[in-house]
Amino acid sequence: MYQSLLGSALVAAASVLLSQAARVVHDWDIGYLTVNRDGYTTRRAIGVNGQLPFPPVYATKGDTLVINVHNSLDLPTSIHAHGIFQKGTNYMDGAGLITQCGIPPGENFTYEINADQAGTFWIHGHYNHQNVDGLRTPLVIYDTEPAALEYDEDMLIFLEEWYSNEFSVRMAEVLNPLVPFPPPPSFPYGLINGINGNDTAPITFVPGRKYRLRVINMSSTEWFKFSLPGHQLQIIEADGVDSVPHTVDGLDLGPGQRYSAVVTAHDTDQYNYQFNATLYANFVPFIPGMNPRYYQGLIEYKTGAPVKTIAQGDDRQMEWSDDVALKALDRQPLMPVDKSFNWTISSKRYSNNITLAILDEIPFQPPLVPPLFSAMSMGDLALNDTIYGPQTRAHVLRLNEVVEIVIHNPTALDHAMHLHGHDFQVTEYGPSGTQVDPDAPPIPVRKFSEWPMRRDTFVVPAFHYTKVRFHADNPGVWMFHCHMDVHFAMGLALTFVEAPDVLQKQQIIPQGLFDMCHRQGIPTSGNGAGNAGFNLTGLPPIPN
Ligand SMILES: [Cu+2]
Repeated sequence: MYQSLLGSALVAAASVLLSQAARVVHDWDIGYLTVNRDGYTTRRAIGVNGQLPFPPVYATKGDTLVINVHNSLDLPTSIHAHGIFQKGTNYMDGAGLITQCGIPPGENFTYEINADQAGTFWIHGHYNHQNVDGLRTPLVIYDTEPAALEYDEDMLIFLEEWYSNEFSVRMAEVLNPLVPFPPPPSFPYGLINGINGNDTAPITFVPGRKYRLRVINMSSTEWFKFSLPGHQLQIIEADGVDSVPHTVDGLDLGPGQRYSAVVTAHDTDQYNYQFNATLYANFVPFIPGMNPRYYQGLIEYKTGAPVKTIAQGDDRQMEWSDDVALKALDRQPLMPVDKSFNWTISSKRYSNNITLAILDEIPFQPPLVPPLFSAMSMGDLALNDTIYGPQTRAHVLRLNEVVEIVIHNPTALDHAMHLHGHDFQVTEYGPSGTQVDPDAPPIPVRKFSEWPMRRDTFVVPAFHYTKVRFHADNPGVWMFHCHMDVHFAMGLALTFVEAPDVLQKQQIIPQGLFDMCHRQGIPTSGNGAGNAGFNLTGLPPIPN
């Protein structure tokens, strides 16, 4: 891609963009299929056009991505382009029961997504956690301008964990009042490029060439480390944001996170090498062979060449990707804060004996009216947090405010937080609460350097706080949630309602989105309960 662009280097970037802008059209029939992805279990999963994995989506900056979805499931569905800002098209964000009602079974809907950003993204189901059961694929948007480092070829490495049963089965156990919380952990297998991590096709390197590896963690719970011993990785992108090139030994990715790293192949094809992908979770018991799970594949310079095994050494001595060590390539300075939120992640056993998770006072639950429809229909009252219903955890923002979020996580669980429609400046990590292990080294405070890196999914490790800032420059209703689907389903989420006054003047929700609500009996106007004013009668009770 990069090379072909060099050929047109004399043409101004703008005209390249205009002349090449295309409509990239895909037809997706989303349905069930029976697959064995990990080599151990045959189970029902969710795929596209009878395939799992189904093909990644590729576009070029400036293109319009058109995905014609047909829903062959027996439940509603929706898809979300993770990391895409959807400026002016909040209604295409696909957040189920937030910006749209799901596409009913048997029906069609066309997503039109402006590929205004370049980088590494993914598209996944955003209704009923269908992503966990397979509805997820990479989205690569090529830039029309050269990257911070030259490279010859693009390569995609997408990582997933895969469970032996469906998400709904595991979630029913989590929410079962008769099962002690937490239920026994599950130990998923790791998939690389859609298949069992040990069966992955070799990565082919040609001596002297430079490769941009786009690595995506599409998991719903677990982390991945990725490295190529004997080769260094120069990070140039995280979550669709270009960074000043930064050399590391390996990439460490929480659920939803992505990196691009440039790797220079050795000058000779005398040896082949191994790459490592380690699936792990710090909050699940360490059991040899189950957590972590180690996967290895071949970096093939020449078929049949001897494999040069390089001992990776102590994991803790290696330099892994780290937000605060990165610098945004556009050198955006730290933004001054207009409004601050301070939230502490916790969980509570409620009177119904169900344990739910809390980001902001009470567990999140969607209201009766998807909040985008409330924001569009409630006039000036849309500026009032309370009209969306208490479980929506709606926070109304004014246009162009800079919002700081401090998330405290005094628990032994890690979390990966994602905000739709934006990226964050990641500004600080530090200690929170008291670590379980009294001998654990103290957690240091770590701050960004000159130009804080931005990304759309950040990690709040166990017993840490993380501080981030974002610019409320995108009128719409945007979910902020843990990207670990069990936590999300337990209520670890909230919504930002950004400049609803501007949104009402700027955007018109397509009729098809109203129709699909009405056919499911979901109201599309009024407050969170579908009523006028502040009358929220009809909303389900808040857990006690
Ligand atoms: Cu979480």
